[in-house]
Amino acid sequence: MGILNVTPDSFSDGGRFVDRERALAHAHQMIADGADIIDVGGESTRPGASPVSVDEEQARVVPLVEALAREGLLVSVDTRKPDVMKAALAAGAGMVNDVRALQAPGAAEAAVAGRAAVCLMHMQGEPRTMQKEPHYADVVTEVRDFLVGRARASEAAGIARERIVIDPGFGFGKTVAHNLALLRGLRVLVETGYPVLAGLSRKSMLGALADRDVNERASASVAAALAAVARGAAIVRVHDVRETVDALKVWQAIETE
Ligand code: 7PJ
Repeated sequence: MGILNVTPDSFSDGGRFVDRERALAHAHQMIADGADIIDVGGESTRPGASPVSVDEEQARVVPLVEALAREGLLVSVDTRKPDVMKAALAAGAGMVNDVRALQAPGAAEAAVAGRAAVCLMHMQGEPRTMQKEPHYADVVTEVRDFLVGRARASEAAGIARERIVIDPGFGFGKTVAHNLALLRGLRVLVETGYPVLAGLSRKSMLGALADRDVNERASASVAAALAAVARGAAIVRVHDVRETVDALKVWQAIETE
């Protein structure tokens, strides 16, 4: 899954892709580099990011979703807002990627009506404050139980089991130690039977571990993506598609006899 940010304040693309043509070109490059899904997001969830109105978010994402879906690409929409989900699904998106795991009123209904696949992500707290003092007794078990609960609720709402992906939400209300525990214990999520998505690309835990600024985290991100796939992740959400795909090709050739 290649990340396409259309947020002027997104922390790692710095608004470079606000221009639609450039955003489309970037998506095409990610597909050429081996991405299977393009994840279009119009609202930054970074700690302290300013909120975006429904109208503004739709204006950012819908034209891109429409253009990419028209080309037959699988497009995911990274949003917490049911109205944005509806508009993106009507424009041809095939997947809803919701950091709130469809907890907003109307979100599950929007996904059901749009016959979407969904990615249900775990987050402790709210983006503005989530990194203040994250706390867990047992992070792996708590995240798993939350995600299984949300998956069951989604199924009860009418989303087919085979359309549900779960995601531990690296960096969303988690310390570096929590993130490492979740990555080490990713098998516990995989064993639920739901495909697992891992989003570690350029995140601050990698900055802490490798001592790199956000735009110098490609190698650290590739290492993290490989570690996630080695533990059973089905999808990795990444900025550096070419580097990640190269590494996965080598790794898979070695692992496959
Ligand atoms: C994630 C996401 C993630 C899913 C973001 C960033 C922050 N969606 N959206 N999983 N992260 N499913 O890319 O650093 O980890 S936004």
